[in-house]
Amino acid sequence: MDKYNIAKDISKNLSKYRMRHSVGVMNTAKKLAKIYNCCTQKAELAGLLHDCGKYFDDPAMINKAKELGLNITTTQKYEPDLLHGPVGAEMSRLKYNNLDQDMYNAIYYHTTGRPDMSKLEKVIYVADLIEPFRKYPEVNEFRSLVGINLDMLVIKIMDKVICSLVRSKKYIDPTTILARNYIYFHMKND
Ligand code: DGI
Ligand code: FE
Ligand code: FE
Repeated sequence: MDKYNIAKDISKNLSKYRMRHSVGVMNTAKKLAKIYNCCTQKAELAGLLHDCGKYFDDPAMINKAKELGLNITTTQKYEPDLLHGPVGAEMSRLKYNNLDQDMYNAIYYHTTGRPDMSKLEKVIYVADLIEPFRKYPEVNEFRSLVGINLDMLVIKIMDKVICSLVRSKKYIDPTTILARNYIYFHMKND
């Protein structure tokens, strides 16, 4: 399926706001893919699809994850919105035949990241947080940093996400910490 048909398909479930964000991530992911040398087509599609599972309320999200046979972690049970990536990845895999493992992972892990992320996963992670409709104090600074080392950019954004979670007294998914530590460790040792 091409991006126009996928957009039409996912817009049946997603709000206008979520669709606008998804198209923003698609376009930003394409730009980042060009800059950081990764497949623009995969980046566009994974960007468009990354939030396609974000329309269930908490109990429905848990049920959907169970129905799809996904592994549910303790953190995800406590914070079911963290399942929208895994649920979206699985729904996309079942629906669209042009989804490879790297795109699947980029959708699956887009909220927390994970240790040893691929370039595409990093591109989607960054695009999600800097697309043109995102609004938070540091967003313009992050946009202006595009072009610097991709790991550096990811870690700056992850640090902001972690600080925001701490400030709002939220539970932090251990995967977010592991992702951050992995990049931190490998940057220092490169
Ligand atoms: O789906 P989006 O809103 O576009 O962005 P996202 O997939 O990054 O999800 C953002 C939400 O996920 C935001 O409300 C913060 C939350 N989140 C990200 N990491 C963690 C987290 N929430 C908890 N409790 N713990 C995390 O580690
Ligand atoms: Fe998301
Ligand atoms: Fe998103």
